[in-house]
Amino acid sequence: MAGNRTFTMIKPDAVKDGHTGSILKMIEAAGFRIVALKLTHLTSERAGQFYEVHKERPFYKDLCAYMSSGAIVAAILEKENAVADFRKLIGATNPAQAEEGTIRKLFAKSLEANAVHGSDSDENAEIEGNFYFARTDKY
Ligand code: DGI
Repeated sequence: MAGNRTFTMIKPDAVKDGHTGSILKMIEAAGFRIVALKLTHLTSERAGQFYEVHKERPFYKDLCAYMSSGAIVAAILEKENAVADFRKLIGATNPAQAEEGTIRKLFAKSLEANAVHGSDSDENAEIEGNFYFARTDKY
């Protein structure tokens, strides 16, 4: 059922500011079922692995430092058309361009501290979910 799943992280600022509950509520209200859920903390090295596709980008070092600066919440979500529907729910990468009512519009502080991650393909959803969760952790 890979096509029906996506992966998300609630990023450090949003967790620190106490938005975890509100964000999970929006996710469930939009019809996603939480299949796996974990509060955890990335080291800078693990953040580097997660964002390896961006390693040549100028913001890579800052991104790794930011993503390891505090607790994050990782989750696997299930819904028909999960990847595309979730990208719609979170809004544009840059919150200045995110539509009203999206999670990033409501909770992002900046381009970097943009509240949530959402996988950009079925293949990456599978890889990213496996980065955090063993098969036995998924329901
Ligand atoms: O898939 P997205 O998270 O929407 O966006 P992405 O895969 O292009 O980038 C991953 C994250 O890296 C993004 O959520 C925020 C950060 N980022 C992207 N572009 C920039 C950036 N951070 C900085 N500081 N500057 C950027 O240009």
